[in-house]
Formats: sequence, structure tokens, C-alpha cells
Amino acid sequence: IKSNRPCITALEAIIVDLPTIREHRLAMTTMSRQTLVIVRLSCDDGIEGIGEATTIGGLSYGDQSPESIKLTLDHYVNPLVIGMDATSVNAVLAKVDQSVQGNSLAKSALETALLDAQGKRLGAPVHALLGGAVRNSLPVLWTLASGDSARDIEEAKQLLDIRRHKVFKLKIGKRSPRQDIEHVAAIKNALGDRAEITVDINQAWSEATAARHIPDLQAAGVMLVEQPIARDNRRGMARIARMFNIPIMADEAISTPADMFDYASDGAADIVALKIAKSGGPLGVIRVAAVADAAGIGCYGGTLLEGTIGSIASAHAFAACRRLEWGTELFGPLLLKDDIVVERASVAEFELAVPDAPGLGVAIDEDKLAFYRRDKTRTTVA
Ligand code: MUC
Ligand code: MG
Repeated sequence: IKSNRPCITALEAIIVDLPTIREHRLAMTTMSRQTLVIVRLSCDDGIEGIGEATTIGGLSYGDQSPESIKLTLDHYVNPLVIGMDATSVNAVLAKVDQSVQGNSLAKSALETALLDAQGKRLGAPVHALLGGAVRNSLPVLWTLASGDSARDIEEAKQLLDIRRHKVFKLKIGKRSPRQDIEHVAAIKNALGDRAEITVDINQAWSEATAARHIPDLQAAGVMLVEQPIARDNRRGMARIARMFNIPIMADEAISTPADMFDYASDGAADIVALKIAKSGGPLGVIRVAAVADAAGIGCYGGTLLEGTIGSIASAHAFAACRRLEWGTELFGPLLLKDDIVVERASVAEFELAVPDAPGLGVAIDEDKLAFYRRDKTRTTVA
């Protein structure tokens, strides 16, 4: 269909390496830097949309790496979208879905950039394009993952004192269950009623280990247990969810509305960690949340430790979810020493404010992008 509507003229994917403020230890990897893929989408009305695709630890967390995301965007997505009407986000995404299977992270960055551009064009924040925000700020937890209990306690006390976070997630599953439970109990004891504690096992336990040690986590005062066993063991998750009163959250196991439907049908989780990266963007997350809502499963706003662009894109989506009973973990920008945006996301009084400016409400800092991009051969035009 011929129209006078603005067309997509360029899609650029830029790999950026940023240092973290400290080591971040998870069951599958230890991070000392974070790699973002930044997407810039240009349109022939002069509007640019930006997006971000970010994973954890190369290929150790998921099956898409920063390098494969860039390759997917450069070689497969780019030729499909150039020349398309930039205002129909759904039509662009449908065309890409037809020829590109999977690759939810690349799709998430594209969808984010399209929504950012359309928001700027209409003078509306992304959350308004998603039907409007139900809340204008989001509670944000912090992950204690230095690898050292005393240092984690120190960090948590400081963050409580400055009223930045009052819920802390502990990454366990790397050490023995006994060591992990001692670590969890030591932190909960030191913080007492000042803080809530959650644990993320990132699939590291077997079903038998989970059945044996979840009662210890419950006794230590843990609020919820995230992804205790393998992502593809849905029946095992259902048995665990039935066995314990402590809420069980599915993360790696649920990406699409179909995954959510299967989990809901089997009663295999009490809560789902929503992530734009898993679901192909803000619109994708809202579709998963709708299935969760229909099944009475609680929603939680998850992260793959994105920087400001990806975290704010997530915030717009989570602000538009009807129910978000379990808060969010959009602390990724705070784990970075620096970022490539003019104004970095910040958390105050335990909450992250959802921007109201047109689009995402985030602008790239060209000097910082030029400094941190992996491919330094390109310099920004003055
Ligand atoms: C995950 O599995 O939830 C979220 C917070 C964090 O520290 O790691 C991520 C990934
Ligand atoms: Mg998780």
C-alpha cells in the first residue's frame, strides 16, 4: 500500500562495552562488564528511534549473544525493514516474524526503537502508545551478588539507609546448597524486618535438591524462590509449586504467551518474571502479562541487566501492565559505572520514575557512545 507515511531509512546496531561497579556473581557466570547492543532506527521524517538488546555473560545465560544480535539485525532484519512504513509497529514486527524465527532480543531492540520513534512523532510517551500507564513509578529491588556475605550485608545496609532499595535478591546455586543457605540466612538475619529477601537459583538445582532445600529457604525468611530448576522441566516446576507455600517464580522458562499458557495450564508457577528481551519487546511483554492475569499468576518486572535505554523501555511496559504485584528489578543501570545516555536512570525513595517525555524519554550521549563502542573505527559526526 502506498502512503505518505514516514519510512524507515536505516537501522544500525552498535555493540557497547561498559564496566560494572563491582563483580556480579550468578550461578552461570561472573560479570565484571556488561555488553549492550544499541539500535538506532532512522526515518525519512528526520525522526530517530533508539532501542537496546542486552544479555548476561555472552552465551552463558541465553542462546543469543551480543554479536549474534548484531548479526541478526545487520544481515536479516535490516533488509526486511528498510523502506517500510515506520508508523505501523505491528506491520514491521509481523514482517520480521515471518522471516526471522526466535531472536527475541534483536526483535525487542527493534520494537523499542519503533515505539520510541512513533512516540517522538506523536509527542507521546511510549507508555501512552501501550494504552497508558497504570502507575508512574515502579518499585525496584537490588541484587546482592558480590560473592561475599559480609560485603553484601554492608551494601544492603547502605542502600536501605539512602532509601534506594528495600527488597534484595540473592543469586544462589553456584556454591553448595548448605553454603548458599548459610549465606541467605546470614543476610536475612543481619537485615531483619528492614528488608525482604528473594533468591534466584537460575536453574542450578535438580528437582530433588529443590525439594530438600526450599524448606530451608522458607525457614530463613525468604519471600520467593525464582527459577529453582531447569527451564525445560515444566512438570518438575509444577510439582515444586504444589509442594510449597512459598511463591515460586518462573523466569528463564517463560518467554512467549504460549509458554505462559502452558505454565498456567499446568500450575507450574505462582509468579512470572516478565522481560522485554525474552518476549520481543514492550508489546510482547504485555501479551505475556495478559495470559498471566487471566490465569491469576502474579507479574514481576524482570531484567537482563540492561542499561538505561533497555531499562526505561521495560519501565514503560511494566507501567502499562494492569497488575504488577511483585514489583521490579530494573536496577541494571545502577550496576554500570557509566552509560551512553545524557541522563541515566536513577532510583529514589525505592522507586524508578517512568518518563513522560515523548518516546522513551531517553537521549544518547554521542561522546560516550563514541568512547564505549567496541567498533571504534567509526567516529560520530560533529
Ligand atoms: C535473572 O535471571 O533474573 C536479574 C537480576 C540479576 O542480578 O540478574 C538478572 C537475571
Ligand atoms: Mg532470574
